[in-house]
Amino acid sequence: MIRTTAARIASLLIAVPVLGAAADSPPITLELADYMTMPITGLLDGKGQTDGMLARVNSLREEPGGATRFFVNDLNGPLYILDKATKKLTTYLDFNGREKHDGIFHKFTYEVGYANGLVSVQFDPDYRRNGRFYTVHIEEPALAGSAIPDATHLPGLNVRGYQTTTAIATPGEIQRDGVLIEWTDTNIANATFEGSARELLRIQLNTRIHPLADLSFNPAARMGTDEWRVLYIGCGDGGSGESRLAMRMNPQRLDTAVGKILRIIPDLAEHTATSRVSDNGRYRIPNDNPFVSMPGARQEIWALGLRNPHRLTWADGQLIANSIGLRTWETANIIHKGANYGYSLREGNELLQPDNKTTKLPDVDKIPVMVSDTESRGEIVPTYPVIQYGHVPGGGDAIGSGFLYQGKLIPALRGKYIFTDISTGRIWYADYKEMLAADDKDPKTLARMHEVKISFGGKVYETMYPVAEQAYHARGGKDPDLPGRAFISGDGRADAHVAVDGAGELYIFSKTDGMIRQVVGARVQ
Ligand SMILES: [Ca+2]
Ligand SMILES: [Ca+2]
Repeated sequence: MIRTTAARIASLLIAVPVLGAAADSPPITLELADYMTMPITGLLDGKGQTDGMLARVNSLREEPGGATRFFVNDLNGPLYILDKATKKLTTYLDFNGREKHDGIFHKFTYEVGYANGLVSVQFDPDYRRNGRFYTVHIEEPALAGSAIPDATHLPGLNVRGYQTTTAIATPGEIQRDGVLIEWTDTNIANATFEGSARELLRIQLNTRIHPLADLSFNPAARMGTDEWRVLYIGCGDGGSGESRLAMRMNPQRLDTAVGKILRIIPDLAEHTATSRVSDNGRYRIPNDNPFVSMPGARQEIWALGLRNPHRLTWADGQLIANSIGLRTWETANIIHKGANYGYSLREGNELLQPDNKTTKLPDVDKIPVMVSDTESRGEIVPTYPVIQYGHVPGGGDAIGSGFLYQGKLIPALRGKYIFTDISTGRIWYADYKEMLAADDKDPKTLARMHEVKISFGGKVYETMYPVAEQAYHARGGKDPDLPGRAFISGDGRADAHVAVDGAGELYIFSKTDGMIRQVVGARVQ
C-alpha cells in the first residue's frame, strides 16, 4: 500500500492507542540558565561529524552522600570534577593518551562514532567509604602502544600489578573494544587522583558505533540486600544488528555480550555466597542472573535484543533503558530480567525485515531463543517499548537520556519521565504511570509524549537546537549552523541530553556548543 508522506507521518506519530485521561499533562516551559561553559576539546572549523563539537560532555554525575561535586566526562578524554559551590572545574583524569596527548590510555579512540571515547562514569554506592568509581572508555586494539595505563603525567596512579583482560569475543570483524575499569581513590577529599585502577572487563565491538555504554546501580538498594553494589551495564550492539552479514544476529545471540543489558558484581569480596566468579576472574556474576544455567549463554546477560541501550536510569525500582533505533523507532524500555526486546528482528513495536525496513508484526509474534548462530532453544514473545517516536518531522533521530523527575523545583513534573531527542534537541515528558500501564505485553499500547518548551535568555524555543546554535557561534564555531547532521535535524545537531543532580533537579547539556545549562524553574499553563 502506498501512503502519502503526510499520512505516514501521522501514523508514526499518533497511530498508537493512548492510555489514560487527557488531564494532568499541562504544557510546560522549562526556564534554562547557563551553568557551566566547558573547555573546548573539539575543533572550531565545523568540519566532520564529531570533532567539530566544542566539548563532548556525555554525562554528569553528582558524588553520592551529600557532597557538592559533579564528575563530568567529555568523550574526547577529560574526566572533570566540577565543584557545585565554587564552579571550579578541575581535570581529574585524562583518558586521551594517544600520540601527542598526555593522558592515560595509548589506544584510546574518540574520533568517528558519536559515542566513542570516555563514554561513561558511575560512582560505587559505597563511594564515600571505598573511594571507588567506574568508567567505560573505547580502545582501538590495532593502535600502537601498550594497553596498560600510562601514569607518566598522573603520578598518583599506581599501575603496579595492573593487568588487562582478554576481551569477551564477539562474532564478526572487530574494530574496537569497550573497556570497563574500577578506580579506587584513596583520598576523595581533594580533586586529584591517588590510588589504583583495575580492569574488570573488555568487550569486542564490531564497528565504530553503539559501544559499551552506561553504568548504573539500583539507587534503592541498601547495604545487606541482594542488589547492593550490583552493576547494570548497557552494551550497544556495536553496529552488528543492521549488518547484512552473519553478525546481524549478535544482539539476539546469548553467547555474545553486545546488544544486551549486563549485570555483574564488580567487587570480588561482595555477595560471595550468592554469586560466582567470572571467566576472567575480575568480577562476580549473581546466581539469579537469568541465563546462568543455560549452556553456551553468557552469564552476565540480564536482558537482550537492544540496538543501542546507551542510557540507563531507575524509576521507583524499575530499570529503564533508552535505546536508539535504526531507521524508524526511538524507544524507552522497562527492563525485565531475561526479557528479549527483539532487535534485530523487531524495532519499536514492528517487525524489522532483513532489508532494515519495518512492517507490521506477524500474527504469531514469536522469535527464537538463540544461544549461538547454530543453536536455539524454543521461542519467546518479544518485550516491547513503553515509549516510542518515529524518524519524522516532530519526532527525531535518536533518543537521549531520560529521568523520572524527583526534584522539588518543578512540581508539575513530579511523576513524569523527561527525555530528549539528541539531534533535534526536542524535550518531552511522559507520565510514569502511563509507562507502567503500557508495560502490558501489548505492543500497541504506549505512553503519550508531551513536548516541553524552553525559555532561555528571554525567548521561548521549541527545541535546544537554536539555544546551542547561538552559543556555538558565540564561542567561535565556524559551521554555518551546528556541526554534524541527521535525517530529521538536517544540517547540524543539538546533541542535547538531560541530567539530574543529587536532589533530582534537572540540567541539560549539549555537545555541539559544549555547554551545561541548569533548569532553574518552569512555567506551567
Ligand atoms: Ca583524590
Ligand atoms: Ca505496551
